Amino acid sequence: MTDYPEAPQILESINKTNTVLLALHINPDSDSVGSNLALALVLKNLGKTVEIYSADVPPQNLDFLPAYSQITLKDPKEIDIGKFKLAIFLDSSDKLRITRHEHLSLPGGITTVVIDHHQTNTRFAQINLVDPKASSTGEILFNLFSFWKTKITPEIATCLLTAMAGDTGTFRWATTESTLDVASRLIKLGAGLKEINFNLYQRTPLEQVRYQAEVVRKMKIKQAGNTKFVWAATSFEEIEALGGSKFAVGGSDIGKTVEGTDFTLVLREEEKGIMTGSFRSRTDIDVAKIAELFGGGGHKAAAGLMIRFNEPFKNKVEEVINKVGEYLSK
Ligand SMILES: [Mn+2]
Repeated sequence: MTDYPEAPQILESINKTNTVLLALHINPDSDSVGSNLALALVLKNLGKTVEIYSADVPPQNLDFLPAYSQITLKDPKEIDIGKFKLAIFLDSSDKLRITRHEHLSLPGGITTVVIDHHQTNTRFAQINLVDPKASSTGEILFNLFSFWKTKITPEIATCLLTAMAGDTGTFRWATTESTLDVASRLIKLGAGLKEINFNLYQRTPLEQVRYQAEVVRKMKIKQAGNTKFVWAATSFEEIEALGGSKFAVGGSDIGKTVEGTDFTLVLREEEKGIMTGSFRSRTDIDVAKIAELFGGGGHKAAAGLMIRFNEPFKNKVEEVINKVGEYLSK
């Protein structure tokens, strides 16, 4: 189990306050939702009031998690952050990951804490606990709660194991001995792995499966230097025709199964003028470094980007793919 030097300081800042602000990151995933709900339950057990905000609708298939309904769908940019004394941001590598707006300022009077496992974390808070060796923010929280000696109820255990399962594809990647050790402890504490797996992998809306099928249909392989990558791009109009951007999820995990390739990049025009991309690495290539070319980031094996643009989507896609190709050819 990992001890973190920031652990006492974070507990101290919690003890000094009554109300805590939590915020999911945009396009929240299982780690974001699971970690935030686990922390919210722990804070409630410590007698605190918690408010959880999300700029985007959290995935519906996570509605089995306790306290899921307590997430308020509102962009943190649109609330009075100044009324809080403490804000804790989980799983967000930079400040702009928690808002759909272009800017977000955090008032000076508030204590801010970041707990995250992204290598590319910008350490934008006053207290930053960043552990890139951890599989997920959920894994870090387990260590933190253990250090704090707070009770981990079966509900909290389920939230944490969901967070870990989400970021590791249920222990297929980013999984270390510590990851499995923590997972085993969580199961002993009452987390339901079977229920988690069912909800994570067998509740995909048909529209989302159809979106992924379209991504697969469009996949191309590009060779650059000694590297080969799979890519696909869907425009706003194509996404609308398939049911809308809330179903435009996934595809990159399928791309990374393609024999003879190094990584996958799936691009989508989420809104007019906003392109997001998700990278998944199949070999040892560090996709976070490629995402950084576009102001994105993430992990060696999984990373993302978001680009605002004015030109036609098709042209922007070409530019992005060419830039990736040039980078790899160097
Ligand atoms: Mn994560």
